[in-house]
Amino acid sequence: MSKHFDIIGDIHGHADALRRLLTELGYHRHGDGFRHRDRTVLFVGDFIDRGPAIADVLRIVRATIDAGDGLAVMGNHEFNAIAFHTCIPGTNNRWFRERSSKNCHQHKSTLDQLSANELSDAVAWFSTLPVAIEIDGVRVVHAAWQASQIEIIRHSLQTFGRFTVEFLSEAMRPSRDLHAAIENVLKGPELALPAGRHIVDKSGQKRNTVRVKWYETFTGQTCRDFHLGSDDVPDVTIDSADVHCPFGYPPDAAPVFMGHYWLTGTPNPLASNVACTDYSVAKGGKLVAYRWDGESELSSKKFCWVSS
Ligand SMILES: [Mn+2]
Repeated sequence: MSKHFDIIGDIHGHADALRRLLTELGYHRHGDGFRHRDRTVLFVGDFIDRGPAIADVLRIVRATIDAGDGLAVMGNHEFNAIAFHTCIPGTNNRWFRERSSKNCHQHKSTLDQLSANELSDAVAWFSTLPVAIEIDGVRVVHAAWQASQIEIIRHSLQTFGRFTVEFLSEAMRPSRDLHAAIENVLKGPELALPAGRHIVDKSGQKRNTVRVKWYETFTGQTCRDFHLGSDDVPDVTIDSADVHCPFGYPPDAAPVFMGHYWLTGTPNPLASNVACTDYSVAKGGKLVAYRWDGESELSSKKFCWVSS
């Protein structure tokens, strides 16, 4: 494969934006997928839920990958779908992801748009996706590159034979290291707000934890400074007793790309070797790519996008 990669952010069923972005990047149709003469596309996951053309997105992404023109990591929405559609052994009607009204609502557009066969085929494909990719000096992960956490997941995938019921039994128990590892890598580490403080997230839920800039150290930052995303976070001191995870990404480590954070505004690298390509296409924002050509210092000039 080439050393020229286009890293594309969370798509969430927006096939039209995906086709426009790939065309803008110089890719052309190749079967159901897209191909570029000398570039490879890297997808950060979160293909499903929310948008209007989920089956089309899966068809394009899978054909592009099958033809050797792309690679993808798993997003939290794909992991959730695996758990949502896997029955807990020994139970009649209980699933590894509880079918609560909140979880059904989050997954609704996928359930509405895909037939039963398409769904089971999609879930089987999700189970083949890696949680992290390192290739030719670049790293891709859905939410946070935390080497020790990625290693825990890789080890469990080997032990349990990928995303099997045995894997899910461990991963869905909050006391297990594997549970924390999945949370950290696919959803990103979160910081507890001081007692009595909360935010209201994009779906109107009250939360007492916030997503953070895991690639920075928290020393000297307030909760608002350290937050990554578009939530309105109180400007209060971080209590180090609330920090349960090592933070920071070495400035000399390989560049890492992620999605997940629903950023807004003009795309910019988050650090010299960290960039997010999720700019909220599913909320009227942009579908964003970063065009990477081997550079160790990322540049704002290398983002490319289409509006939703
Ligand atoms: Mn996500």
